[in-house]
Amino acid sequence: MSEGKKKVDNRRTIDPAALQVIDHNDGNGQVETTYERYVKMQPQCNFGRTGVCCRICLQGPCRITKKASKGICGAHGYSIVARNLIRSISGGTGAHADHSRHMLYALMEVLEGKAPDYKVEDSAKLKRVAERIGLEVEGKDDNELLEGVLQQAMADFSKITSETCKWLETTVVPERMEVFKSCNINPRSVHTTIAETMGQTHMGVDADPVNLIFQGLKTSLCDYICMHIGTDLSDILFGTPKPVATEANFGVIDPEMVNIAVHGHNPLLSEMIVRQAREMKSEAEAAGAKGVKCMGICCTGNEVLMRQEIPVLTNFLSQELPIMTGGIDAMVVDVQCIMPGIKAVSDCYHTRIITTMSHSKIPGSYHVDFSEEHAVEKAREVVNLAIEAYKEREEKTCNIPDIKHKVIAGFSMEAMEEVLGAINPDEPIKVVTDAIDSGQLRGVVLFAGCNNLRVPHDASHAHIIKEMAKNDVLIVATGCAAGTAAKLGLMNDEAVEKYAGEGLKKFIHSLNEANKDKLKEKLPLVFHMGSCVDNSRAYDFTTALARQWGVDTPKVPFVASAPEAMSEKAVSIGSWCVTLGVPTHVGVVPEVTGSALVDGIALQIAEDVYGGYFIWEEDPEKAAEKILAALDERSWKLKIHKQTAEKYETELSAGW
Ligand code: BF8
Ligand code: SF4
Repeated sequence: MSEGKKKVDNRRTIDPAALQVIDHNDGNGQVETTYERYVKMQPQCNFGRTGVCCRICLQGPCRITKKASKGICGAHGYSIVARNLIRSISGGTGAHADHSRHMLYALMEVLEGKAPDYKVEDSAKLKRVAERIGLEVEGKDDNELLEGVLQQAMADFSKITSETCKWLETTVVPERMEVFKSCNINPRSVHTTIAETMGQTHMGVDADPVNLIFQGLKTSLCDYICMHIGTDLSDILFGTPKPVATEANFGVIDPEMVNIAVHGHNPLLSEMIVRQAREMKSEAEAAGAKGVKCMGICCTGNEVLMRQEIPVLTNFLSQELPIMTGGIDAMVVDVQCIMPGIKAVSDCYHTRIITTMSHSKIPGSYHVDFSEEHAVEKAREVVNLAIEAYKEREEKTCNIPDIKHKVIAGFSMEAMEEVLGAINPDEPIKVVTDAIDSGQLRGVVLFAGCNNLRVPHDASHAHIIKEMAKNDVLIVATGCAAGTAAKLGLMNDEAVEKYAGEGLKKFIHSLNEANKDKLKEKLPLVFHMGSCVDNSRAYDFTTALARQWGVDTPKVPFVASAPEAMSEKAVSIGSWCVTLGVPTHVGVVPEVTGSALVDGIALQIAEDVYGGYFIWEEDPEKAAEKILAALDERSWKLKIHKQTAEKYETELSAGW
């Protein structure tokens, strides 16, 4: 049976809280959500699905078939697939650049005294970043350091000269830079490269699939650069995350509180809303509530979870459902991954959808025009709108699933080093490399990425996470993958006892023992490293492991997995993971299978050149096997290379 003919139903989730809301809606009302729209959308077009539909010029769409093996201009399927793919990488990079640039603007305003409600919260991080990018730090105050850091960040964003971007050069091992230079994919800057890619993929420019893909990889390195800038600047402005304890899933909605869901990606406003919500208790009490409670969706949620201990409400796919509990008074959105569908759902309830960014609006919603200059005032305006909505809430419509789980989060790289440092203060990362060398751990896996209705919601994440835990893999997570772990009770100490294999259990127990006077809570099964932008933290972990072993990253038993990838950002992140030497599992096959050549580059040629490669695997059981095999292959090779180097008293082999 072809993919388009498969039977689909609207219970495509394993989240019990989401299922309760869907079932209640089926019995009760007619609110349409993404789960129903997916059903209506079937069958989906296979030309688009496999990447062989070109709409780049106005003669299109050109679709590659047996009868028409080339586009009207003569473009082969491989050129069309490669162009579409790298435009997608460019879209993801553009979105991350948008986010990070906003952080940059905000800090520039802080420097100029135009954003009085913000200040540098983490001088130590500012100093560390300044030192890392090669600035002189001795005798300089925060403002001088900040100015230097921002100037360099601006250069990485937009310079047109050819010197290496600082956020790339200083965060990867030197061997990586050599590979980028030799393959001619060392980018000039983020904006320049996005523009190059759009130009190179215009009608009648580049038709060479390898050349196109390499440009795509160069673009993905820019995605990495601006994500790393975004993480660093957010830490400088709001503080570097430390371990926090809270809860996740719909049970965090408190019917006696004014409930505000913050949703999107950018922490600039959500941080302020969280702070103001705490201060506006009396206003909420005057309206008859006990106070104001904030909770997070998607990556804005991850940002305020990591730094402000704000509960997780849900992840991408189930974003419409909390409104249908009747308990959400306002859903405040900034940018990215916000379904326009939330507006129509909110029309059936008292919930106010509040957009906040001038370039991200939804018709018919409330709009609070956010500015750094008036951040507190704007945040108060948002909270007031929520309090007004609370007054209109009809208690009888509240139907909140009583499902929530304990969550331990807040594991920035600095926090990881602190935890590991309790065992080995001089070489914290050696605690992990020793555990891998001795076979106690099989490696490290990063779970990242979204949800996607092509596969049942949360199911692949949960299955593969449990398999990795059982097989003694140290697990870190970001984005909506972390959301799954939090919602389903995989991000706490109970999950360690329940799911970890003996080696992983021992490893985490020894960290708990060493940290017993430092940490309030025991360590979780899945270490939450932050939002999607914070995949930069996860890559810092890979780099740290590589440096500890003295090898290039393709030798490190570290695999990334995006079992439910959805967005263009996920495409760009996956691409830089591969370029930076990481085997990368994707559980939803991207739109490349229409060209065996492009598919082959992703699966095979990438490894020869960069050491990283893609693994497409939709079946979670098979995916777990393939991820473990990728880890084992690397551990085995590393061991052999080390033994050989010792035996012949030579350097460790540089190859992979
Ligand atoms: O940046 S994981 S659905 S929310 S894109 Fe979006 Fe995907 Fe979620 Fe965060 Ni990332
Ligand atoms: Fe068709 Fe070529 Fe135009 Fe693409 S660029 S739409 S393949 S004519």
